[in-house]
Amino acid sequence: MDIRQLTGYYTYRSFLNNPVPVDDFNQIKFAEAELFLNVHSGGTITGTLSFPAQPAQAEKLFMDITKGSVNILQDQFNFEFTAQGRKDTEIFDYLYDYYGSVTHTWQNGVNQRLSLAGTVLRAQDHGSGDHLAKTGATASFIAVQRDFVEPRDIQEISIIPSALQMVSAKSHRLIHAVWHTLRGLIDLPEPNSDKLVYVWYILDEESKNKIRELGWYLERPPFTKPPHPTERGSLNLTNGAGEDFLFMHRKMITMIKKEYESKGLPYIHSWKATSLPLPNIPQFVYSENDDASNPGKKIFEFNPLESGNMVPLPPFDPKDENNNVIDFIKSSEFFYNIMGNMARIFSNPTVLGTLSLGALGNLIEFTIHNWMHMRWANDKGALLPDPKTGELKYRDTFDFDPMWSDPKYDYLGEFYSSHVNPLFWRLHGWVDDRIEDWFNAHESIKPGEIERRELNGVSWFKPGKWIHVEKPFYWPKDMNNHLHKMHNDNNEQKIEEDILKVMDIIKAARNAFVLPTSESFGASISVTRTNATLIPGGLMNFIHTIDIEK
Ligand SMILES: [Cu+2]
Repeated sequence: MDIRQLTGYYTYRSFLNNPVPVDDFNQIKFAEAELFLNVHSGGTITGTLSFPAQPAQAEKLFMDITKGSVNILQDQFNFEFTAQGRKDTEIFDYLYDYYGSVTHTWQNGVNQRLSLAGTVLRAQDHGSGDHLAKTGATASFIAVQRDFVEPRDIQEISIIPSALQMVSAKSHRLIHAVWHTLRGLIDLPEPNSDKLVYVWYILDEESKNKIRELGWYLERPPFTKPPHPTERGSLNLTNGAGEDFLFMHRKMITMIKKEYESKGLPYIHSWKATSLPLPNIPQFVYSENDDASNPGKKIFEFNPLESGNMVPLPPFDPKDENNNVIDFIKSSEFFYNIMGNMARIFSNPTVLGTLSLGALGNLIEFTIHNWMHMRWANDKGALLPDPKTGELKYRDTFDFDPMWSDPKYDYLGEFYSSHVNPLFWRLHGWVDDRIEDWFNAHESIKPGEIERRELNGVSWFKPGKWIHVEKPFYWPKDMNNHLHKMHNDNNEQKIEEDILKVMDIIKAARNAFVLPTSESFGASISVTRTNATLIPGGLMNFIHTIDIEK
């Protein structure tokens, strides 16, 4: 076990140490609360204990955890911490010490849940008069870890039903998947499943022509062709591939936004310009407000706009190299040293004023955008029960079974599902906002140099010095009309059939691909995968690394 697995929400219950049997457990109830722990890699614990214990309550009372730490002694995880009532609230004088350990995991246990057991000490008096609680009192506690709450399960954050129906439909999933798949990498079949190759560069001319007929030809690959199939190409900052990326996603945002507007509802907020959600934030954020009925006192109210951004835990499998990458991307170290800085660079007018729109899009897509997907992806969310066997499984790249159209399949880490997750729209809102930063940066250097235009229902820019593409590619033109009548079955079926044909071409090319013999010898610089089944979606799309062409 990794100590960081202790991070999360728990239902905490404490009991009076009364040796007399009782008919009703309420007679020995000391307290029930929601425990939130953040366990850092060094073993420090931060977090809160809050009342009432029910999640997502409109208002809560908080105790803050201080002096918390975990230590491991002969495989036994012991922890201690102090919790203190928040100042200017009803429980400001609460002060308790906790000491406990992680309970035993049975080898043959079924549906076991991580739980903590220990003892608590009241470290100072609180209350007064009849409500005086004397220092020194002790009780025993058990805290049972809860499941990670997916953003879609927080009512205020979830995508509205009509928009969810639209984006979780098979046709929409296929559009998003094929669009990205053609631009990215794919794993080879056994025994080379640890090797990744660019989809576009394993297709022969005939296949590409068929794809052109189906309307999905990739005019501008984001990467140059690598010298050897399993090596990485360089990011192409001049061909306008990044304009396609930005345009396609702005098109998607425009569509879903319209759905919200038609219902008179406010659209999903983007993540803030320069500060992405910080590490160690809870899934449920409470904001401090003045207590109207109690001058000088504070209350803490649920703030849905700031909630839902907790980073889900990594899979903790040190054997899989890609999981190590994911582990790193999810860490605070990564955020503070790399990702946060990158977010500021892409919001900086001095930088943006030097870039073409295509360069900006391509740089964002294969750095911070991919990292955002992987950082906030919940590995467990990639698993869905097979309707036939009930067994949990990952989606294979070419598995388009109806089970994967379940709106619950909203795993942020792959193209068939990511856009069904509410966070997708927050993170792509962030990406999209950079386009406006870019425009403003150029506007302040040379006003009027970049001209706006309306293009296929999207607010866009005229080709010129900084924009190279006349018609950015999003999806085949004739699909546009179909999409507006998404629920017309014939149209939807045609979209699906065409995309499935493209997918079949890709699958055939991948299965027929033969590695040049030189590949079987010596070193390869490709990203390797030691266990293909551990990464859902097969394509591993969101963790490319980049090199820029000279
Ligand atoms: Cu996308």
